[in-house]
Amino acid sequence: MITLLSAPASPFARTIRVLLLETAQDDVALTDIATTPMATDPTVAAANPVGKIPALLRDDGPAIYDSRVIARFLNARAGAGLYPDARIWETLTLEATAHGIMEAALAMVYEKRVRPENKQHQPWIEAQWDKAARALDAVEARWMSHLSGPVDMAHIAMGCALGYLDFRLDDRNWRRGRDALTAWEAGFATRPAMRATIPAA
Ligand SMILES: N[C@@H](CCC(=O)N[C@@H](CS)C(=O)NCC(=O)O)C(=O)O
Repeated sequence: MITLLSAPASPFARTIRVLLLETAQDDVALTDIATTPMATDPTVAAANPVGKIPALLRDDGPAIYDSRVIARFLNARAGAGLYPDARIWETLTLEATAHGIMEAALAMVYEKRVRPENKQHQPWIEAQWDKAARALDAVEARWMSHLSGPVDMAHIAMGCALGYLDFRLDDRNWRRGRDALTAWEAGFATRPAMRATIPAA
């Protein structure tokens, strides 16, 4: 028995939910769980000492955590080829870029939602957006040929990162000035696995 600790709004958990659908691993159970840096869910903490989702609970071994490790595990389990040897460093680097966008976006969201209002620091929020914006510019400038190739884990991570920007930071208008990425996202978002996992509060 394998169970994924997940949440409908989490972009990191979404990468795993998309992977599960894309690779038809329908024997993995999903448990939705709410956790924040200031209110760590005990089940999450028991699975992952740093208290973050997603985490993967297994009957036959210790929990696996950090979405990129879970993705490698489930990819190997299914023999899915989402980390192709022929372009492994490109796939991993683009995947890391997508995760960087998600991390910066989540930091912005937490600053507004988790910290008391009088402790929020707008320049810090803007500095996080600068990270995401630079990463988006790099993808637009350098990574579109990879994204137009066969789907691998970097595609899934990038689709989830952009979906999270639409979900939580719509006002930043990430599409402005990034026509190629805009067009790619519009196509990728139509995949059944993406449609089935649109973030929800
Ligand atoms: N590097 C981690 C990041 C996971 C992460 O930040 N998840 C968020 C939800 S989207 C979380 O669990 N936050 C709770 C916390 O930071 O305490 C991964 O890829 O799994």
